[in-house]
Amino acid sequence: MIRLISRWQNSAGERVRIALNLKGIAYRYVPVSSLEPGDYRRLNPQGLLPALEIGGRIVPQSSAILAYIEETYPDPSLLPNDPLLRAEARGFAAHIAAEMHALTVQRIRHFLRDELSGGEAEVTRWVLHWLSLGFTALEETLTQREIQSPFCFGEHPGWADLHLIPQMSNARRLGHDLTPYPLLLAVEQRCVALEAFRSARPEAQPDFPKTVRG
Ligand SMILES: N[C@@H](CCC(=O)N[C@@H](CS)C(=O)NCC(=O)O)C(=O)O
Repeated sequence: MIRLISRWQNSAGERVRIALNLKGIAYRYVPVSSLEPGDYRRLNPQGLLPALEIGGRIVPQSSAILAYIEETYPDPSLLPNDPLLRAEARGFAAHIAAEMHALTVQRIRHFLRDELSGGEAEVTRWVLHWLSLGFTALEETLTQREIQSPFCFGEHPGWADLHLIPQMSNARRLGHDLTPYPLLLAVEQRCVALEAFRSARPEAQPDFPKTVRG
């Protein structure tokens, strides 16, 4: 069985959990905290979460994992049939992964704070700047769609949606107001009603800390 090494609060891992759930692929969730210290970096020299382990081999990076899943389990597809729409869905997702998440993730915030001596206000300004630019572009993209649909790029949730939902949770946690993005909020409302998204949430993971659980 394939193993997903992740952590409850690992939004790139949440993308993969949603994809596996949407496709109905059985997998074993391995919290990184269950590994011996140092073992994860030996398995995945990049050291970032998540990684997919298949037959003892490791695939790092959620984008590569998602592509592998889509290629090896094509049904149901996470991408639209039309090649142009498919490219648009990938472009939407790449904006989240590369232009929003990558610039605001914890290790970047900590580097700004600890290595560049950014104060709390500067770090918050950095984060909110990139999130605001990103979400504004995503909302505009949905506004401009030729055909409006319940999910980002169609009648079913897919590639774009599974990137969007964890990023919206991140944004809330980081203090970004999402009310200016009604179309994104509407997509989120539809997604979170689905079991594939619910069971991928941080609080549904076995390593979700009891103290946070309350
Ligand atoms: N581009 C990577 C991003 C991975 C990433 O930044 N993961 C963060 C958490 S979302 C991480 O591993 N942080 C260190 C940790 O959680 O220990 C991907 O898409 O997989």
